[in-house]
Amino acid sequence: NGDSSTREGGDLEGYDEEQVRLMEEVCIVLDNDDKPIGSASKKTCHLMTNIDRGLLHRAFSVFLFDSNNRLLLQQRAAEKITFPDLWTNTCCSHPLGIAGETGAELSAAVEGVKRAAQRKLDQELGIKAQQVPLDKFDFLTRIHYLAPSDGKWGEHEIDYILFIQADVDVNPNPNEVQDIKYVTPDELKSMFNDPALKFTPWFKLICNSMLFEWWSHFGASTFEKFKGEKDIRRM
Ligand code: DMA
Ligand code: MN
Repeated sequence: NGDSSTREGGDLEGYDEEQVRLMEEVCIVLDNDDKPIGSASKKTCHLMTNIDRGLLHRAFSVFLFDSNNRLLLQQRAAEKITFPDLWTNTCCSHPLGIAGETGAELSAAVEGVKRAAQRKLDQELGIKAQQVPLDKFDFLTRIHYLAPSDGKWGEHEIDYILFIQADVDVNPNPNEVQDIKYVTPDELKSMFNDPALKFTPWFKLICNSMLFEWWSHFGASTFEKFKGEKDIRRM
């Protein structure tokens, strides 16, 4: 009957049931300046056919460091529909079109992604909210990027970068995360030289641009200048 839900009915066949269910989450659709202009399902937002037509949504990337300034990495589960099995930063996902996670002004949007980050740190890694209170997150900047996954699926996001320093108890959800690892900057650089290890495109973009500089200042007063950037970095 031409209804898009009917037409797209086969897109999720053969994938993990829980990950298929999560494709019904409601993402925040944006214009190029990060202004919310509507909403669409996670599935709709991640189909390359829609991305190729310009569909853009809001996301966040958490970088969690322990008190020794080591970064917590995760390896995505094989069950993930987009970018399975790849190593990446601590936690990534989307603020949803639900109370507390939306926002048009930058300050409200930042509060929204912090709440979404707290929600997903628990769902993916079993890190409880008390160990990652909202006021401990630092918002750095926004990154606008596009990255195909496997031809059918991909990402096109404005990604809010959040740093947090916290010693946490980690209990990974195997449907989301197959491995975790704490690394120093040198250990991460040597992981990049191991051909057996594959990384997500957004993590590589961030590593190849600002990550090591941000990391070297994190915890020092010189980190202040990297916080709350108003410009969107286009990558
Ligand atoms: C999406 O991450 C967000 C970014 C920054 C790529 P994801 O695929 O891990 O989202 P989710 O965990 O919600 O599936
Ligand atoms: Mn996304």
